[in-house]
Amino acid sequence: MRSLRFATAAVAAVALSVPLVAGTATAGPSAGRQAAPHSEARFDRLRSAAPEGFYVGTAVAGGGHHLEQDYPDPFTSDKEYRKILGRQFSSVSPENQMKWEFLHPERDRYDFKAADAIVAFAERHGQVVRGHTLLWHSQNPAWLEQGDFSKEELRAILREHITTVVGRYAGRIQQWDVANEIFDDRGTLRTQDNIWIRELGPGIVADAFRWVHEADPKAKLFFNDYGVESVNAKSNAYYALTQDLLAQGVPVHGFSVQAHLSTRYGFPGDLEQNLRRFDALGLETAVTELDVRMDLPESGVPTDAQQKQQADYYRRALSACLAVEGCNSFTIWGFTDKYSWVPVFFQGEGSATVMTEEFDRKPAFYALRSTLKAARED
Ligand code: 9MR
Repeated sequence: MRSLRFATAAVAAVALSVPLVAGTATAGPSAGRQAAPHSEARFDRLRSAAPEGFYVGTAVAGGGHHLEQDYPDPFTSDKEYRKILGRQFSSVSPENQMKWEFLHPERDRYDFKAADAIVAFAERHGQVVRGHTLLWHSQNPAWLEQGDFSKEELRAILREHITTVVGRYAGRIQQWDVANEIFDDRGTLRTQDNIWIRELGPGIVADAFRWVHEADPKAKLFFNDYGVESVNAKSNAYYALTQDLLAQGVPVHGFSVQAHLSTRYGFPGDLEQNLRRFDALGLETAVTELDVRMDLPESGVPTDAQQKQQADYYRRALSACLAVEGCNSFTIWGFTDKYSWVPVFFQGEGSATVMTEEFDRKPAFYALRSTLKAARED
């Protein structure tokens, strides 16, 4: 499969190499020579280094913790940020802009401005979009969490939200995180903090998938969670649930691991094995929110050894996904430390992304790029 994708992409690469050489005729050591199809210029970008059909994504910074920082909205205001976003990635995930509190601030009012702008940006840049998220215990508006609704009303509210939001972007979203973080770390359904499951029972999860599928039959519908990189109680719970839902004919298409990793802990070495068992059920798999945080030294600047370890985690997460046939979407949770959620949520930790606050590339960036290239040439 991947080699077939490569064949198509290689043709594009050769075609591109001619104008690249012409433009720099006297500039470099290769002046006057035909550039190799895999020249640095062509493969400078993560998205171009990737095998054909393999999407490299990032979260699009905005909303959530950004609202409390002393900078304007990153996506709409930071030109350098937007340039890199458009050039490097072939997939984007709104970090907060498609969550309930953002899209549906009042019961009878939706606000699509930010989400629309991201989808339009993606289309202009030939990017796909991962929609995030529809059924979650967090970042719900107060009117919903504190409202005094009957079961019938709540069910109607969820259905209407799904039909409205998914319907609006139908045909323009590649993958939806339909249900996010519905199990706790012991693999127990969140029957208390998830309003939908608490009030309407576990069956609401299947209904949500059905409603999303009705509203956008082309989108691939995912379960998404953190702490499910390994084979463990939580991922086992998803494994059992997805088997059950598939047997009932519920339109579940994918299982994704967020992969918020930390160098405090070892790399989840069974990630590939875990993805493979979901793949064997006929599901797509994806890595959706990768970052690798670390304890910062007093200087605030990671040591070479820390950078190397981080690069290794990024590389291994990508390699695990690349090794699994149905894992074709690999997303990092932001690409620059300038906007990372990590220092805001974990005191003393940071440097979790692949670029510094000044957009300088770290070893982790190069690790991703060379791993993509190698897979493409495989
Ligand atoms: O990155 C998001 C941050 O801006 C928000 O403040 C935070 C609030 O919960 O959510 C962050 O994104 C989360 C994602 O939606 C789901 N998986 C965990 C992510 C990191 O907390």
